[in-house]
Amino acid sequence: MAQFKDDTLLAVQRSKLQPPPMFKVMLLNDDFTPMEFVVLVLQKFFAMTRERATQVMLKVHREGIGVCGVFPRDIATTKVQQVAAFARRHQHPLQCVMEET
Ligand code: TYC
Repeated sequence: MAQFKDDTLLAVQRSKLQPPPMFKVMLLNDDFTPMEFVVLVLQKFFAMTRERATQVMLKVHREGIGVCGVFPRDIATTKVQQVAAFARRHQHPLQCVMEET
């Protein structure tokens, strides 16, 4: 309750809204996509510095999968589609997937 000078009482209305669901966008390792191309993808579509992009690429290369970012559904969907289209255009098998956090 909030009490004002004139003794008005107002019940504090707690938000009934849930935060939007969030999605991890992840790259999968493969044996064919060049490392340099993956670094370029991470810079171009995930706004990473070259240093950060190289770290993430190497993590995916060593561990098989790695997170590029966490986004609301629409943005995550767009990133996955952009990476797929870019990889296809350059004839690389790079796979990008999303998963709810
Ligand atoms: N494993 C690839 C290579 O050795 C590099 C690579 C890294 C591919 C990350 C995909 O998501 C990937 N050329």
